[in-house]
Amino acid sequence: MIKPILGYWNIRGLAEPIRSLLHYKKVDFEDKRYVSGTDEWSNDKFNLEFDFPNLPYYMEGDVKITQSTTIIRYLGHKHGLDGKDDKQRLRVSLAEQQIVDLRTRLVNLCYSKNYESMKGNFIKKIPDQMKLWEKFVGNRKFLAGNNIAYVDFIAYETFYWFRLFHKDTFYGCPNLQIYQDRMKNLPELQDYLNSPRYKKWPIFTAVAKFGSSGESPEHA
Ligand SMILES: N[C@@H](CCC(=O)N[C@@H](CS)C(=O)NCC(=O)O)C(=O)O
Repeated sequence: MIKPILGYWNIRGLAEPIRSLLHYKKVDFEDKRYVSGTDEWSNDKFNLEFDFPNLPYYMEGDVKITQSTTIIRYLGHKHGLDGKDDKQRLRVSLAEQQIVDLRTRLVNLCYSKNYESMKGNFIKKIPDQMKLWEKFVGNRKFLAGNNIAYVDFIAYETFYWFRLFHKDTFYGCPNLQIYQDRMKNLPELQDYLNSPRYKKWPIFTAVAKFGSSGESPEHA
């Protein structure tokens, strides 16, 4: 059995949902973390036989893939975490696209040179976004229904970032709070969350205006 390798920068970023899913499924994998500011990644980038070299990447024997959503979809399918029936699969697919959009908006803000001037307006729009998720989750245990799916790991991480960025993100959203707590307290994740391999921070690379330097805000 070949040990899979997940390659990424030494940040949470786009890889953390994949790391969490792998730990949740107790997969023995190498969590390869490239150090930015060194040649480590540029030396590897075009020598690992990816169709589209990028970070994160995932290698498992002949399977060599990039694109974080492709990786987590692949693992979701492989480990039976992609919805139990057509109805659940539709919710997984919808939630995946929607949460990636939401995450991308926060990433774009945090990497923008206009971060300070755009931040206030961005925060004003958070409640409208969260109300939609509050209703979508409802009283379900997970986004698709009663079964956890790969999209839950992306959603957990995205909400985690939002709450670091803006502590009142879940204001008026009790279902989301319950959902987030359920994810955080998954018994299968506790070994990872309490191990030195788990990093609370940083969430983004050094050039980001938020999420990269200093100490992690404590309110997530
Ligand atoms: N859409 C891609 C985005 C990948 C991406 O932008 N990767 C950034 C870090 S988040 C990177 O530094 N890639 C390495 C490179 O471009 O060489 C994904 O979801 O994986």
